[in-house]
Amino acid sequence: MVKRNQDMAKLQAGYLFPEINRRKKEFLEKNPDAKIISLGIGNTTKPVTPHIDKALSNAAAGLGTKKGYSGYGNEQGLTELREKIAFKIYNGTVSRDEIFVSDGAKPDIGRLQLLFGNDAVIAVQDPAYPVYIDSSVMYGKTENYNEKTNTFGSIVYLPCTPENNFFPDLSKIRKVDVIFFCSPNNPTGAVATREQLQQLVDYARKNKSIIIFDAAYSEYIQDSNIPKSIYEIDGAKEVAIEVNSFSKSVGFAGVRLGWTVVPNELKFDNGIQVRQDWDRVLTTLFNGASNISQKGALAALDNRGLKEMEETVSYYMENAKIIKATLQELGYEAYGGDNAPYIWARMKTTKSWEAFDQLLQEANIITTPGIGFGQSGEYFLRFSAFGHSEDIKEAIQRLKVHLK
Ligand code: PL4
Repeated sequence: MVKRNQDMAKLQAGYLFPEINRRKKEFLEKNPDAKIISLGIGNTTKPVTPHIDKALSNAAAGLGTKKGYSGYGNEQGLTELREKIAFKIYNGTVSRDEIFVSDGAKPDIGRLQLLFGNDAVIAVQDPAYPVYIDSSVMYGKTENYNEKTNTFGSIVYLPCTPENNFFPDLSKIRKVDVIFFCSPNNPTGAVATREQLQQLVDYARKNKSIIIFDAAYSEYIQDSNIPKSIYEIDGAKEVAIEVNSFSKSVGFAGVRLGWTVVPNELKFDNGIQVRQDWDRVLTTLFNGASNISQKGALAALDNRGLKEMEETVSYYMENAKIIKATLQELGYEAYGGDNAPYIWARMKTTKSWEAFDQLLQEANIITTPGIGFGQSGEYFLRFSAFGHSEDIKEAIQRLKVHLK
């Protein structure tokens, strides 16, 4: 028999989202007539808008013709799409060659781990999207306290709670190699200000760290003073990689398309460009994003597509607004929801899995328990705004009855 990868054995529990689905399934087996409303997993529900959908259909139909057929493409993505992302999303502040089109932010977060050695110390916000920690553990990082070395392994938690305005005191953080930072944040819905992001970049420059900036929800930012990209911050190109996605902005969660920016200025301590290694990782382990998805993304970034993107975002943000207002009316502390599609609510003295089960049993509403995102998430629930508006309205009526 083959020995199990011991890094897999170190993972603390099952992945959060399948566990939520497992509990939902178990509940439905016992209550087959229940009409469940999901405010749980951040999964898009609104159909792809017409202009973007047409581009996808045309690309798919074209594959059945000699003229429209294409096989493998460049691993880095269509040149035209890289260029369009550079200009439409980054106003030309990053170049086409620094953009790598992918099959989504999550797969890129996993692959990025290959850039760093096993001894790299990782910092994550607490609470955080679980992929940062779980992928770090899979790649050999340790979470547990080590009595022999008196260290807490190679993962450093940065509590981000209402008490510190969801931003860590970086002056108290020891030197780390890689910092995962997500704004707009999943799960708290908090956004980092320009000043806070400048502090983060300054920390990384001083400590020679690399920031992996997850901007998957950047299109949800409504406040024009909040940066949508880390590259709006002075010095960021020397220290930051940015991952982004079309999943939430145009509903490509199932279509699959994202990108990662690795600036030319970003180097390892031996002077080698990080970009060079990233290119090597992709050309070896990835065969390029779907040609159909890339045609859809090209349409999403032209004028009509960008307008449709705005409509999609507004639709979910309207949901976010009413969920947050309802929770606050009911006397709950609720955060986020203004520049992000998530609302982070403190369930007073009820622990998060208990609050999750209570809402499922009594109101038939699925949420995400805060503890699933880290210790600082205990006593919180995350409410996702990615539902049909009629379901959100129904959910709100149920919350008013059951969440007192
Ligand atoms: C459920 C901060 C959702 N099975 O779709 P991608 O791969 O381009 O982006 C995934 C992603 C990346 N970064 C952040 C995210 O929040 C997400 C998606 N997160 C959620 O409910 O937290 C979907 C989760 C999915 C998963 O595991 O990602």
